[in-house]
Amino acid sequence: NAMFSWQRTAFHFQPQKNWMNDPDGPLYYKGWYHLFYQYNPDSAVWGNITWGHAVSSDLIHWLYLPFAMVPDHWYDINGVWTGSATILPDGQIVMLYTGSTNESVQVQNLAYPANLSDPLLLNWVKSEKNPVLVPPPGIGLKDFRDPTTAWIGPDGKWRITIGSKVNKTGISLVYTTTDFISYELADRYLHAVPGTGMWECVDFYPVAVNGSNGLETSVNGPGVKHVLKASLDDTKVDYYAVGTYFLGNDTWVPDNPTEDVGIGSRLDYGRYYASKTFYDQNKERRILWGWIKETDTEADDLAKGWASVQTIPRSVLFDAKTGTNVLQWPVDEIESLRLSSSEFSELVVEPGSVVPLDIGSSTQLDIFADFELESSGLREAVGNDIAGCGGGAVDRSEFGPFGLLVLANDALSELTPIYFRHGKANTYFCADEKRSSKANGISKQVYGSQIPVLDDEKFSLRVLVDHSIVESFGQGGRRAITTRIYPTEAIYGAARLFVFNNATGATVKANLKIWQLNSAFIHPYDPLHQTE
Ligand code: DQQ
Repeated sequence: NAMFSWQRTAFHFQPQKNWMNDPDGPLYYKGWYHLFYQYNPDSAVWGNITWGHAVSSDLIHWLYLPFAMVPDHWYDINGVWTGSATILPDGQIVMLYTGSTNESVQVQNLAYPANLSDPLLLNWVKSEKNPVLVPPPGIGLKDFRDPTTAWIGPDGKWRITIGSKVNKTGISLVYTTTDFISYELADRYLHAVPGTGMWECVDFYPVAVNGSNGLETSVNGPGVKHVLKASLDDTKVDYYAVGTYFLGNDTWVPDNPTEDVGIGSRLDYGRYYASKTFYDQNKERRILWGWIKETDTEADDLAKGWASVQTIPRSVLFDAKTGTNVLQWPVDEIESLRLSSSEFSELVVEPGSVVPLDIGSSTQLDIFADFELESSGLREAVGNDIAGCGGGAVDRSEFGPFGLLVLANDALSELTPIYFRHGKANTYFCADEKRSSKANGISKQVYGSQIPVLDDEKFSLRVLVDHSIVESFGQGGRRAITTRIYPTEAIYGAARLFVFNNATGATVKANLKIWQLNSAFIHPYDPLHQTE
């Protein structure tokens, strides 16, 4: 549908048509990164959930492959739902996924590649032993889904964890297994948080306290912390916390109980859900995928014939400087898309002003910017404190907001501010969708959160702009905000980029480096003549 063609992204992963949701079973195998995803082959709304499949050699340029798994057995006939891959030490690949049965009961199933010598892993076999797990006593038949990647303990047993709830308490069940066919339920939950409701798409992985590499999922010991992430079904938000995993009883304890899973930090403060990591043994890093859902109407999605996008894969590390959060950063391979660049140094932006950046086309960008307030003394704000992101970028205070206007038209009547607000006690990192589109029926929000800005640091951000998706990273990735927007005028050659300073009491000095990004030209893997 040409009417909506500018909303297609150029370098984010999205299927050629129809509906997509959660990323599934990501892994690296024999030179290829594999992404599976929840997919409806028949329509641009959720249903008939099948595993779509794509491969890439660099996490950026993807090739569509035939479906990996379709709903074709009683134990998954209502949907081949979300799951995770485990690569065993002998090279076997185990895929565990949730099936919605003929009676809509949630069970866990096992699948494996038909041919391990095929780097594309085209064909998948579902185990004759399926389902390998059914909801245990006390767990709702529809509250048992999304098994994690397995990790192995010193006792030689594999563990997985599966999200659920008991009343309004979100929980994560632990199972041990040696063969991935028979399982034993652990006595204790990995973790539970009252009031958080159903936990979907639990993710659980180690991070190094110091160091720049990701860790394989089974790594534990001194210098290792564990991240627990849950996708909260009630609010559709991905929350995580950093803590300690106790191998002795398979429990996890957050470093800071007041910042527990579901009540503390979000992985992304924007439009983002059902994320999943995997360990990339090729480059010794942990990579995070997340699903960006539409914020237009279902009718619009049906009219345009597709729905949803995946984020650019992000590497995840523990932030040793703050000790409280992870750092998310677009994978380095995104740099392969870079074309020409522009630089602006010590740009002075007076209070209440907007400065255009003459960079030509502004729909596909990789932007690095840092900002300083007029005098360092102003870092200790003296005025009234600010309340979060306020009502958006129009909401002025003494030391903010200041930042970028992306996907803006010349008239500044359509634009998306990505900005900081600095106050007495805190700095906030925000994105404001309120003026992002003149189209009707779109949900537009002001997103953001408090962000740690250390004494020796400038305010810094990185923004990836891709037509209708803006992924923003504050302070080296301490906070991430993804916006899903639908510009109607700030499209193609009419899209512009500006720096703005809406503070009442401070001049801002900005440094920027901006790259134009090429398209990733995602297409079917040709030798297959895939007709999908
Ligand atoms: N999506 C899947 C479920 C999961 C949910 C179904 C999260 O397995 O809980 O499409 O978005």
